[in-house]
Amino acid sequence: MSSKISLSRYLVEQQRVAGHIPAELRLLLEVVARACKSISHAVNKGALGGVLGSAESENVQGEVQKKLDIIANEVLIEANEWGGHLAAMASEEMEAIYVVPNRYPKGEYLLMFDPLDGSSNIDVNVSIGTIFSVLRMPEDDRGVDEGDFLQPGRQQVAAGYCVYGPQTTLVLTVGDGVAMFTLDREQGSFVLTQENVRIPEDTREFAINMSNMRHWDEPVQRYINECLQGKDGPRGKDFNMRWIASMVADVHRIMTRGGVFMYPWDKREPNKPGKLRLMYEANPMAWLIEQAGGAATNGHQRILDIQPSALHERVSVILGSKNEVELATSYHTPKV
Ligand code: P6P
Repeated sequence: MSSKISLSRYLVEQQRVAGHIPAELRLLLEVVARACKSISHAVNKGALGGVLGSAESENVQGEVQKKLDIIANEVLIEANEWGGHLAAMASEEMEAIYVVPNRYPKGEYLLMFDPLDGSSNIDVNVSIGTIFSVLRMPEDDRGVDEGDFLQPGRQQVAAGYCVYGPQTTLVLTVGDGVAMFTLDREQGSFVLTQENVRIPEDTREFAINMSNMRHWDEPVQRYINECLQGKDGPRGKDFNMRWIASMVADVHRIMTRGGVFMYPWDKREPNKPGKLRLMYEANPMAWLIEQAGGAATNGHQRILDIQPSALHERVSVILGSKNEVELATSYHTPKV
């Protein structure tokens, strides 16, 4: 008998054996995984599928939408709206929340997603991905509205991403550590390839868009300059740099071998706290990183403790190997 453990079996065991998740959440996660398989298939077609290039439209962030951004968003909405697990969904690609239509039963969960993160990489065949986060509906008998989504990241009941790269890999937590599943295209199913993922607490690798260096605040300038000084500088070791400009791909590298990822506030748009979105990028990634033994802050506080005030709000992000995140964060906090 094959020793392969499918995502379905892993989730059943999380439900039955570990008692970590109820059946409704297990079924929701199975639907999300199936949607990611469909997105992976569309991404893999590339030019052959006529899915590259711009959709000639902008999203709520004012960013030009790629055709695949819209396709991925539609796949996730259509896959999840009828199952009875959700009350509503929210997406980077939609300004307002999507309340499950009355023709379908409503469930107790809220699903948020960036359907295709890193889409500037689509046309140049570099890894991209889907990021998702699941919250429980607040217990009250009124209808669902945007305010129900505005819960701190520590309230998440599931979070994950699917990276569409040389392999299609789903990375998931339900609060019992992090597991990785690789898509077996012959079987058409996600197979468990790593569980209890642990991020090394130290690293020699940082990920940041260096072209923005002159715009950073002083603490970030200090941290990166010290890394650049290498073994002759205050850090006493040389560092490597990576920047894929696809958060899912940069985070997956960190989940796999450690590192620190930074997208800090900068003075190009001083009224924005950062570029990345809190609800469906930073929060799910922060929970995954913490569940794997890493840390995630906005330079001042734990990302998962931030009380959201708007669905599409942005946040500064420092995440990855615990000791590096703590050091970079300490440079932001004035010594008392
Ligand atoms: P920049 C992709 O657009 C994204 O939201 C993240 O996936 C990525 O880390 C970041 O923006 C890249 O931003 O400014 O380097 O293009």
